Amino acid sequence: MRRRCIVHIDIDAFFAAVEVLLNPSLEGKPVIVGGLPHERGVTSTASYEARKYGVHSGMPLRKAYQLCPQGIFVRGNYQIYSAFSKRLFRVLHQYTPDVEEASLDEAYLDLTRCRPLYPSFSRTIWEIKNRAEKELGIAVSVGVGPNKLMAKLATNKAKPGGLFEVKEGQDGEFLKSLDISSLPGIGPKTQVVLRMLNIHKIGDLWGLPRATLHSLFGLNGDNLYLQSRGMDSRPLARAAIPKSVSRETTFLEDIWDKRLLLAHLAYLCDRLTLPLRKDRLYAHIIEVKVRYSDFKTEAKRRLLISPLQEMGRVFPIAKELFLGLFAGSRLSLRLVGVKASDLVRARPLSLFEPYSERYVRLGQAVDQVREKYGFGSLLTVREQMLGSLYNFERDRGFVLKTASLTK
Ligand code: TTP
Ligand code: MG
Repeated sequence: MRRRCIVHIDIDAFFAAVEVLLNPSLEGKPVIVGGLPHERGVTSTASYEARKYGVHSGMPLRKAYQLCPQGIFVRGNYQIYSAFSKRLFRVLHQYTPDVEEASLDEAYLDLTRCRPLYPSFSRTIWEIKNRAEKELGIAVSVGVGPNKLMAKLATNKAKPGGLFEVKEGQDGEFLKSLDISSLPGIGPKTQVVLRMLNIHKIGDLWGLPRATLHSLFGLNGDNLYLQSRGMDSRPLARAAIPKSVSRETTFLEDIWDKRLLLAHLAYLCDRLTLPLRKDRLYAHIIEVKVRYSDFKTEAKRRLLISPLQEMGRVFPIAKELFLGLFAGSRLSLRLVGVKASDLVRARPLSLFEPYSERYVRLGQAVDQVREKYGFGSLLTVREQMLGSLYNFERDRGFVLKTASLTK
């Protein structure tokens, strides 16, 4: 069987690193995140400088203070960390749809299938690391191996700030000298038993037959047997991708005015693409549906080679489909709808059309403003026509020229 290629990436001292980035005067200092020294509760994390004093995640704040009284204690801000987390995942999803967002600062990528796409594989791994660091302004560590277990162990070896690949044929050599506590299947109790048997390194475990491990630890023992040999067949756990996303409006009164119908369509496209961008989904199929005043319903769809999620690209397609249906109709419409389907998690870099990065950033900025101030805070000129119908709060809204959104 072909050796899988799993990449694991993990931000170094995540919460603490964000705090340093936001307040550069903390650079090089022992930063402890989670609360103030006198408060109850435990530390979330500590900078590598603070770790030298023995401070680590999940330690009571008072204890951390005893170990490192000169530490700089900060409460932390989850919302900000979460924004950084999203930025990391956005970069990773550009390399493959096979991404498992394992925790806020950690992900697995399965590059087995797309490896042939990249002429120099190791350069690509470095590029992923560099791009993530550039995007975040924080160091990340990267591990590469034939499965999730090995990739994560490789990351631990690479920390802080490095990249380590376990190459084919080197699995045993790599595992042999690691401490048994680095295996996820070994908790504190198991460790005590194994150390009593004078087993300290993963290589020491190889001497125990599977049956012995099973009789000592049950099913967990079987797991240990496999893990100690670097075997792990777990697939990547990926968030489910919806089949389709759609938005439609049934009008209070049938409409015949083409301009007004296109304004509705623009609004629906805008509403449709917002969750796509939020969930980092790209659509291969755009479909428009109309229902005439006599209830006859028709739809037209377009299959796209390069999937998309941007309002400014979806609307012109939807408009063309719509006009193909509606042009020449003598009947007015009672409903118009738009649907995105055949959704994928990423638009592979190699298939990128020449497309303005500035434009993508404009879209992101619009989404952010709307998230904060409400959808109606930014409207295209077209959507403005609908102001009274959709009850937008237009008074405090800015108006975006359609041209800037649809170019
Ligand atoms: P980790 O990746 O485990 O730790 P880290 O990023 O701080 O340090 P490193 O990876 O370099 O060893 O966890 C990521 C973040 O999750 C961490 O910054 C804070 C948070 N966290 C907690 O809040 N409580 C915990 O017990 C742990 C382990 C992490
Ligand atoms: Mg981390």
